[in-house]
This record gives sequence, structure tokens and C-alpha cells, in this order.
Amino acid sequence: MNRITNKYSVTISDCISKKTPVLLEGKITDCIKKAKQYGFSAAELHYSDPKKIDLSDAFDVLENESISVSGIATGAIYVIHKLSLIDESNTIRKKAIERVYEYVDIANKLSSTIIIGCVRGNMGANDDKEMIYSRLNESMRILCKYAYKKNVPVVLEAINRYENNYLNTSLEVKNFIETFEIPNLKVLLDTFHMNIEEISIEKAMEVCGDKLGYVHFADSNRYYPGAGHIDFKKVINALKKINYQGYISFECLPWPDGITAANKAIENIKRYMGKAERIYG
Ligand code: LER
Ligand code: MN
Repeated sequence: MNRITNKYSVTISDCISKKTPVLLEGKITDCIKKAKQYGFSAAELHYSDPKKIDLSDAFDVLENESISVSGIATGAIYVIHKLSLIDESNTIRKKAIERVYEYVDIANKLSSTIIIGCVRGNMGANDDKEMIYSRLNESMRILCKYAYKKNVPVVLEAINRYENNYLNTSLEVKNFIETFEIPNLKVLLDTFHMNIEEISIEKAMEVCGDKLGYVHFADSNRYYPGAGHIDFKKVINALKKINYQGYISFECLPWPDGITAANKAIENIKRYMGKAERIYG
């Protein structure tokens, strides 16, 4: 009988806002201590600039608190700095890839995964889909090769249509990554996006099977699990069926505030885990 993963991670940043799905704010070392105190086994880093990731004391604190860095988000490269992996300019694509390299170097030091979400950019109204896929393919090939040499896993996220206008579903991302023969590239599924895009969240997870490398949990309104209407018992059962052993990272809006949301998220998910076990065995 498969056992469900018990690796929970919380999103952290040097600067959080009501509109971005990050829960804890502050210096990495302080956030790591808080994450441990609230019962998480890892933190996911959301920093607008890799240079702001101060590793000086982080190693000691990570070791003392026996906590890991599960993932490093790269979305700021596009959202803030406007560099994308599919830009028509070779120079901009190269700059975007080089920015990802900076995060990969940190991921290598922290034994973490790199998250490729919004940095893939958006298609223009008149862009040809095949050309866009081929640009993304080329950029991903280059950066996954770099990450592979540094022993860093990479995950590509399915994101809802209102934020990214292609690669919105689990199947689209899975099919895309299967065109690669790169062993360090897997799918990231986020329940908030899935609630918008998928016919069935559970089936979409099952479709990914062992290609699923990372999971973001947030409820239908992007608040903590339990504050909306996604049935997390079913989601947990789907993860169990495919024997998912990766991280469940809480990428939720800090509502009513980040600390309350982080505590509610972990408390509710542990309860749903127990219920899922009783219902589905
Ligand atoms: C990134 O993981 C994500 O889910 C996007 O919606 C960024 O907000
Ligand atoms: Mn996400």
C-alpha cells in the first residue's frame, strides 16, 4: 500500500503582499526558523533577485533546524524584469536563461529544485504556436542541461489561462516535457490553477504519474486549503495512488495573514490526510 508524502513546504520571501501567493516574509534564516516552528519540513524561496538570497547563515540554520529548501521560484525574471524564455529576441532569451542559471547555482548549493512557471512568458496575439513551442523547447533544453550538470531537478508548471496563455493543463505540460529526453525535468501541478483548467484535478494528477515532480497546494480562491471548495481528501488520494513522494508546498495568498494561513494550511492538510486514509484506505 502506497504511503502519502509528508514533506510540507511553505513559501517565503523578503517581501510579501496581499496579491502574491507567498506566506512568510523576512530574512531567509528567520523564515526557516518560523517554518520549522509551524511544522514544515521545507521552505520554497520566492526572491525577486537571486542576489537577495543571503546564504551566509542559511546553511547553519537549515542544518540546525533540519529543514530543507524544496524549491526556488523564478517567476520574477518575467513578472518584474520582463525577460522571458520565448522572447523573439535571442538576446532577451539568453538573458532570461542566464538569470535562471543564477537561481540554479543557488539551488545547487541548497540541494533544491528549480521552478519554471511564469518565466516561460506569454505568446503574442499573432505568434505561431509551433514557433513558440520550439523557442521554449530550445531554452528549456539549454537550461535543463546546465541544471543537470549541477545536479538540480527542474519542474515546469501548468498555469491557468489568465496568467499564462499556453501550457495550461497537466496533459499539455506532460506532453511537452516528454518531447525532451532530459531526466531532470518533471511537471509541477498547482491545485489553484488546476481548479480553473482541469476537468478533474485527481485524474489530471494521475495522468502525470511518475512525471509529477512537485505540487503547490492552495484552495479554489488561492487561500489556504480548507478556505475554499477544493476537495483535498480526493487530491491527497490521487497523490497516494501515483505514489507521489515529493513536496507539497503551500503557495497561498497570505489571508487573513501569512502566519495564520501557514498554520491553518498545515493543520487542515494533516486532518485531510487522516480522513483520506479512513475513506480511501
Ligand atoms: C507560480 O508557482 C504560480 O503558481 C503562479 O501563479 C505565480 O503566481
Ligand atoms: Mn504555483
